[in-house]
Amino acid sequence: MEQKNYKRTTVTAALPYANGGVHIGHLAGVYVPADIYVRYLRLKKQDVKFICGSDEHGVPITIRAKKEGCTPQDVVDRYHKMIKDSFHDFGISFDIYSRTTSETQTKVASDFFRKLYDEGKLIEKTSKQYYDEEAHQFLADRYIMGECPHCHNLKAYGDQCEKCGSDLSPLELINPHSTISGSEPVLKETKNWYLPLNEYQDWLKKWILDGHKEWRPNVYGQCKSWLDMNLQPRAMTRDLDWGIPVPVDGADGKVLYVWFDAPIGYISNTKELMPNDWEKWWKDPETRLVHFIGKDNIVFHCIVFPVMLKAHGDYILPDNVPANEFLNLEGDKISTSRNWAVWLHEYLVDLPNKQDVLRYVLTANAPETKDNDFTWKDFQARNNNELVAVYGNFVNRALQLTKKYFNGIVPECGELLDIDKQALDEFKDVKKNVENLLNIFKFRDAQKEAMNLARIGNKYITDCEPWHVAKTDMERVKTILYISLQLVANLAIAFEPFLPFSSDKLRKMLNMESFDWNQLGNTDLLKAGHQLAEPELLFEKIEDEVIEKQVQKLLDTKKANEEASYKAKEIKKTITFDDFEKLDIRVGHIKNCEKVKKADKLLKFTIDDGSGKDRTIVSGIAKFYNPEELIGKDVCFIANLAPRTLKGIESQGMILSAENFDGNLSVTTIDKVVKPGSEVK
Ligand code: B3M
Ligand code: ZN
Repeated sequence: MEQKNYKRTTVTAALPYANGGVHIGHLAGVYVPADIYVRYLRLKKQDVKFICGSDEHGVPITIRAKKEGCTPQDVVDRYHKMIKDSFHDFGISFDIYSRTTSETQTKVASDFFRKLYDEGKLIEKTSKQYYDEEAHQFLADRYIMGECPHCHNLKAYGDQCEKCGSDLSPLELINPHSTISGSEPVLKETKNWYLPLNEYQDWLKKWILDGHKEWRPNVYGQCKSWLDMNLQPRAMTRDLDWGIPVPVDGADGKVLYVWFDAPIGYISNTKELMPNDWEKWWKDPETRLVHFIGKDNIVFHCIVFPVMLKAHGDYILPDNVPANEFLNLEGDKISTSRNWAVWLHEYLVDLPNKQDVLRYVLTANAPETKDNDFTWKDFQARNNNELVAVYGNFVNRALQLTKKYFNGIVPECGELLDIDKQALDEFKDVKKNVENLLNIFKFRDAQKEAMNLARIGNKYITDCEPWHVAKTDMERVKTILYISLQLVANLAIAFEPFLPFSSDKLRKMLNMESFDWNQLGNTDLLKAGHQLAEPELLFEKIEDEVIEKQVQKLLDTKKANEEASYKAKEIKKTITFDDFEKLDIRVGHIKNCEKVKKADKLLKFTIDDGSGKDRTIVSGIAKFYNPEELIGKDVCFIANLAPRTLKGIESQGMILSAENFDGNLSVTTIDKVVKPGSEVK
């Protein structure tokens, strides 16, 4: 497909909700690829703006505030700062990171709504919504709980049952109640304004299905399945007290729907960045608009927002929406509520100065075409075997040898041998190859391509063995190092969009002013006689204990979750007192305890049961106790259980133990001194 020549590119990254931190799933799906793309365009000296900010309205924020006993404003102030700082420290190079509670946003979003309203592009509809008569407010879906009509979970929400995963509407819930007051909500009529998506269905089909066949298959496919159904009008206002007030008479207590508000945040943040110049970034047909998002946001960016823009009439439409699939963590879905995530703000503290390692690993595993998995083992392996052993090693050898033999001055290049020409040849197309992949948003392959070049460089210097050649032929060493240094400089540029911290460090070591993507492929980037700076290690090995700490952190989370979600098993069928009396439970004193040979689960007990004769009991608790720990304890056992033979030993009864939710067993001991043989009742 022919690529139109644009004058400038507006790149947006999904606005994170300011009700929590940013985790590796967000980074891999949205912010790292967006940042790579923007850095690449900047290096090419293209006109680009990178726009983002916090999404600070919406129900999840009010819920968080209720939970924490503070105001929604407190919540967004806190998380906005945290998110903004962590993005900055991670090298995500936004031109602006603002917020949807800004004054500019209130004005831009209100004007946008007002224009659609005045031009009759919205429809007014009355519907019945649940209302809390005690709290005097309409209830957002998330504020209503009740029984799921499908799986009968009593704690289903008005929009979803988290137990069986069904999407619900509040009207489907059995016995609904308000989570604000606990009272039973009543249905009450309310008026809202809707965007008639149905009226744009044919236009959308043409625009996307015919006009954007180049979009990623996952994005195109999701749009197609939406457009194969009949689109319905969608409410753009909500009965809620947190958000931008609906700028229309008679709309008290109503705010703009958060998905109307948030994408306009892209526009208002651009305006905040360039108060006098913003319009061309959104209205000039020679501007290209690209949205980076996760797959759960596709419908809003490919259908709802474009319809808003089209209805408004002044705006350009997105040219591409490179949405990613999801990243899992150690085989499990990332979940904020279960704290199953690697949080950026924690990563930056736990692994200081390792931004590029995470960037590298997230791109290497980018969920571009399917869901993908992050594991700490893979993180360590990619760092140690790729960044350190290939790229870092090559750079280090080239720079150290230049320092050793030539005081860090780039030597003259002599006559080229075949091996030199071959290495230079492989770098000749680096620009084209990496560029072709970046242009179509294949970041993973693009980074792989750059890493392959580092492999070539590393192999070149290994094959040439300048440390041996130095003993006999210094002229030849000059050529080898001259070429190696050119390859290093090329790598520094090619990796800049992916590993900006390392490229910057390398740029300083190479004593280069700046990088220019258009120089890529040049094999005389560093002239003979150029003085290099002091070399340092580009990457460092990550030791096992660093990784083990992170894995342990996750295991702790898992354990805490299991504990929190544990519910006692259901009580068995009722029995009579007579049934109970059939059981003869006694106290026994453990005289001896030993392992049973060839049975790793079993322990053999010698019990004083008060009868004057020893009793033998075999019990399957060897995994949970060392035999010595149990000797001398008084425990409860069933004395009249029919004997059973285990591993050739007759077991006369059963020691009672309690089973914890995680399967751990604990024997039931007695907390006062009681004679062996005493009855337990
Ligand atoms: N805050 C949803 C999300 O984080 C939303 C994105 C808005 S982009 C305009 O999934
Ligand atoms: Zn359910």
